[in-house]
Amino acid sequence: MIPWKTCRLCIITDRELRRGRSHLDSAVQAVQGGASMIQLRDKVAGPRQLLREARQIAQLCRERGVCFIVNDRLDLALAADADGVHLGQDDLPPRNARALLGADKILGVSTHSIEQALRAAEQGADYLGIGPVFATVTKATGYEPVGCDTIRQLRARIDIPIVAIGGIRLSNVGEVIQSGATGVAVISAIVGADDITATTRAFVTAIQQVEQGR
Ligand code: 3NM
Repeated sequence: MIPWKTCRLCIITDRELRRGRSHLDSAVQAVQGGASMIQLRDKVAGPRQLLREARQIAQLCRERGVCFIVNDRLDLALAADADGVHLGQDDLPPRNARALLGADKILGVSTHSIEQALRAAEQGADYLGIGPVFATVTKATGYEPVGCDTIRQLRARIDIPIVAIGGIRLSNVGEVIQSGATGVAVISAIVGADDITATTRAFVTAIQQVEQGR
């Protein structure tokens, strides 16, 4: 089993920001740069197209020992034999998702407050997304930025991995990890970059520097 509980850097392959690259291209480049988790996120492509792409990314990730998660689509996560699924507050409730997924697949849940996070953990989430930590234009979340203080408070109350998301860049990733996040999930700063591999590497290095200083 891939050591996803210490996942430091999740790259989310986003349709809107891909600059001509396929989901697989972005995933290949992110894995080359040292990403520890890839999440496939596409709210537009049809299920057959997405399943094809999910299967290709699943194979890449298996070969490279990287965790692969599908956003929203539990059906596609299962059909592609991904490592797990990531659900939002309006998707299936964690308990129902768990019943369909089985015990061995990973269930991540997006949360936007301490209350939502505690509830998701109670209902069987394996890891929590918390965000947006900072302002982001990538997704209209409808929530105000939660800031690093929320990460600190959450870290004090739960043991499961916390993956911080929203507006995370090279300039603030250190502060986010210092606050107690297990890892970060990034879209625009990496998949929107000219060189995904080099940018991923720079994030990995920045995160390692904080860990070494702990
Ligand atoms: N979910 P970027 S913020 C997909 O708060 C997503 O749950 C969020 O993109 C949440 O790294 C977000 O470009 C967008 O800011 C993250």
